[in-house]
Parts: sequence; C-alpha cells; structure tokens
Amino acid sequence: MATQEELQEKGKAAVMDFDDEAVVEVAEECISEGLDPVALIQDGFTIGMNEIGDQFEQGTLFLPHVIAASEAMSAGVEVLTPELEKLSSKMEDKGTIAIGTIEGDIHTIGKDIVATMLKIAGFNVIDLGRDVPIADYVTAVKEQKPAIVGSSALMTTTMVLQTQIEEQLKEAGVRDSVKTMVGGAPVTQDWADKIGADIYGENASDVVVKCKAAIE
Ligand code: HCB
Repeated sequence: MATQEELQEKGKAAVMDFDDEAVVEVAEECISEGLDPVALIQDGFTIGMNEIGDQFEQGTLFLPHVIAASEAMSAGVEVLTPELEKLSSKMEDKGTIAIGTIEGDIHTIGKDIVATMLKIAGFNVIDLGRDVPIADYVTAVKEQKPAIVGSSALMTTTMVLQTQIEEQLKEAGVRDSVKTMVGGAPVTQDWADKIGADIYGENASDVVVKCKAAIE
C-alpha cells in the first residue's frame, strides 16, 4: 500500500507524463486506500502542473504539452470530486460565495478546485464560469447577494482586470455589501492590498480558512 507522500509523488509524475490513465489510477488508489484527496490534488497533481508551467515558460515544453497535462490533471480531479463532495453533505450552510475566472482568461483548474473546496467546507458556491465579464460579477453581487465574490486570474494581463471589479462594484454602490477575494498564480497579498481586495487566496486551503474567518 502506498503512503500519502508516495501517492502524491505518483500523481505528480503522472501529470508530468501527460498520462490521464495513470492519473485516474492514482485517484482511484487514493479513494480505495482511504488517503487524503485534498493533499493529492494540492501536493501532487498541482505540483506537477506547476512544473509543466515552468517548463513551458522556459521553452522546453509547448502548448500541446500544457493542454495534455491539464487534461490529465482534470481527469484525476473528476474522479476525486464525488469523494470530496461526500465530505460536504453533512455541513451546515456557511453563506454564499460567487466565484469565476476573469474576463479574457480561460484557466479554470484552480478556480474549480477552490469552488469544490468551498462547497466541502459548507459554503453555497455560485460558479460564474470562465472568461467572466466584469459586469457579470457586479450583476451577481446585486442579484444573488453573496457574502464574498471571488475572481481567479492566471495571467498578468488578466490580473489587472481585478482592479475593475473593485471599481465597478463601487460605481454600482454595492462594494460595501460584499467582501472581494482575488487569487490565481500571479496574484499576491501585495496585489490584493494594492487594489483594495478584502481577501487574497493563495491556494484552496488558504481560501477556506480566510473565507470562514471573513464571514464569522
Ligand atoms: Co496557460 N498560462 N495559457 N494554460 N497555463 C499559464 C498561466 C502561464 C503562467 C504559463 C507560463 O508562461 N509560464 C502563462 C501566463 C503568462 C502570463 O502571466 N502572462 C499562460 C499562458 C500564456 C497561456 C495562453 C495565453 C497560451 C497560448 O495560448 N499561447 C493560453 C491562455 C488563453 C486565455 O486564457 N485567454 C493558455 C492556455 C492554457 C491551457 C488551456 C492549455 C491550460 C488551462 C486549462 C484549464 O484551466 N482548463 C493552461 C494551463 C494548465 C497553465 C498552467 C501550466 C497551469 C495552471 C493551473 O491549472 N495550475 C500555467 C502555469 C502556472 O500557473 N504555473 C500556465 C494548477 C492550479 C491548481 O493552480 O494557481 O490555477 P492555480 O490555482 C490555485 C491558486 O492560485 C488559488 O487556488 C488554486 C488551488 O490551489 N486560486 C484562487 C486560483 N484561483 C483563485 C481565485 C480566488 O479567488 C482565490 C484563490
């Protein structure tokens, strides 16, 4: 039987090998052995995905490799999601959070993991999807009245649009009715402070801790 660390290492390697069958096998092994699916995603699959991103940046891998690795990771997350959702069924409703990947950006893996982890923690999550126009965040705040509205930006070019969420919520007169959260690989606490966002989420676990604290 593999230990948690060995399974995470296998998960990371399978993503880096673009091997969706192996990723699915690792996910199934995680469930059958009663190991931690959250750690497998964060400290296994995600580490592999980030290394693929680094190699893409260095020019040693190309876009088809990134696509293949992200498909492999998504196949594993898909196997683990029902298992994760079982953990949430007994939780009380902690409040509503709307979250989406920002305009011009189609990266969804991190946003989806955050949304799943928030559901597990007992939040009612409204998933706004990807490439979400800034106006749609404002509409969601006005109509659905979430306690927190979160945006995900994976590129420096789309991260700057998180400023517009702050501005347009103010213009619509609803900024004080909601807490804003920002996240995504290029986003930092400094950036959140600079644009006036209430919460910076470094990863899915950090998001859950900070959203619970923000709502309490
Ligand atoms: Co993409 N891509 N990509 N990509 N991609 C990045 C983001 C680069 C950094 C790669 C690089 O150059 N090193 C780069 C961006 C450079 C920049 O900043 N300007 C880049 C580029 C350039 C592009 C394209 C433009 C490539 C092209 O077409 N020439 C294109 C974008 C098109 C567009 O969006 N309009 C593109 C496309 C793709 C795909 C489709 C192949 C694929 C996405 C598949 C999908 O999401 N369905 C992809 C991927 C997978 C990546 C990398 C390799 C991994 C991203 C990922 O999924 N990480 C990424 C490199 C990297 O980030 N290191 C690369 C794993 C997840 C779990 O981490 O950081 O997303 P995460 O999420 C964390 C965390 O940030 C936080 O919690 C999550 C869970 O722990 N979090 C939040 C995330 N969102 C949050 C929101 C909150 O409110 C709070 C917390």
